[in-house]
Amino acid sequence: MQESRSRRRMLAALGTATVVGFAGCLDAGSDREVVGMTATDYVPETVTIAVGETVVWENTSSRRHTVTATSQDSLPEGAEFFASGGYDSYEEADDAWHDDFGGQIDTDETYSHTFEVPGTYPYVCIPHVKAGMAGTVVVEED
Ligand SMILES: [Cu+2]
Repeated sequence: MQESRSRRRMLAALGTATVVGFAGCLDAGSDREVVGMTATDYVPETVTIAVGETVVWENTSSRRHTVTATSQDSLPEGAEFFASGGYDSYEEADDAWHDDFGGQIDTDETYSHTFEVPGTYPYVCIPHVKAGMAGTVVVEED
């Protein structure tokens, strides 16, 4: 993870210094990390970002998924709960999924969240939690 982060930093530096005209095309210099999805996995399972950066989850599979923080208690103190569909708790997100697929991220759709508090953020996919579909965002102090 460290390696990809330094590479991204290097690209970011290049983006602002010399190839600013291409920044929009290359997505270099943006403070984003993209996580893809297979049938029952997030790819990569763990991403490491700096405070204030955004993770974009993109459903690169043909199945419907969610991105749902496992519980408020599992998040760093003072961190905002996050869930596709905008729910305020795991229970609310779980109910919404079982009611009417609330919070679903369909094929090619994305969900993003910006992380403002350092720490470790575990999350799962509600329909595939039993299949072990889980991931972690690590947010480092800048
Ligand atoms: Cu899933």
